[in-house]
Amino acid sequence: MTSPVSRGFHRRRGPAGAEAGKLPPGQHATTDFPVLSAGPTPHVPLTEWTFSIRRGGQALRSWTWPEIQGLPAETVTVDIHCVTRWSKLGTVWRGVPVRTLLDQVGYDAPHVLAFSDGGYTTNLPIGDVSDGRAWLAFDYDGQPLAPEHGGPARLLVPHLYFWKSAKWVRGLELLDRDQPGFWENYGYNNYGDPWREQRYAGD
Ligand SMILES: Nc1nc2c(c(=O)[nH]1)N[C@H]1C(S)=C(S)[C@@H](COP(=O)(O)O)O[C@H]1N2
Ligand SMILES: [Mo]
Repeated sequence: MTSPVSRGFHRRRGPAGAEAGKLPPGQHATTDFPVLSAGPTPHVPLTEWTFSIRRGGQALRSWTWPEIQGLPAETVTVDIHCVTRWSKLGTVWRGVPVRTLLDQVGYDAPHVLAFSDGGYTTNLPIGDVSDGRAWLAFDYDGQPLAPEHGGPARLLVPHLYFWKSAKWVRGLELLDRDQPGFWENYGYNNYGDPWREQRYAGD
């Protein structure tokens, strides 16, 4: 009997099974959790830690650690994609939606620059952090986020390459004009959509 499905249909183009359709182009799945840090891991005591939304360098609003912990948090299961070509599928995080924080400030800026202890920065359009697809994450896999992975808290923006998920994040600067962050200044793509393979400037 002739198969109703042509042979060509069975050719493997990239990953099969559970990974099918979940890996953006040029990515492979990993089960470990690589650490990628451009500098040393900062250690700030939680009693001194704050998260701020700033404009023109001035804090419009700051939250202490207990204040952040008192906000409604979400547990999310997401796939993360590093520009160095590893993806980790089904990672579980807990955090406060960035939208919740922005809503407490009121905002009208088109861009943000996330800033971190250690000086790391990364830029994002406001829509990508205000629409429920970005979190201030403080738990990973049911445990407090490890320092090397950005603890006590990091940005989690899984729909963009993982360099946009700033570790040790301490706030967002609201910007009228877009401003490249750390890796964007070194030639990484300004937006970084893994599904459009926007790895480097010009992609
Ligand atoms: N503050 C800070 N955040 C950062 C980085 C960094 O060097 N410093 N590296 C980015 C990059 S390139 C990636 S892939 C991820 C790595 O996160 P991980 O070390 O938890 O895997 O963090 C991103 N956030
Ligand atoms: Mo990365």
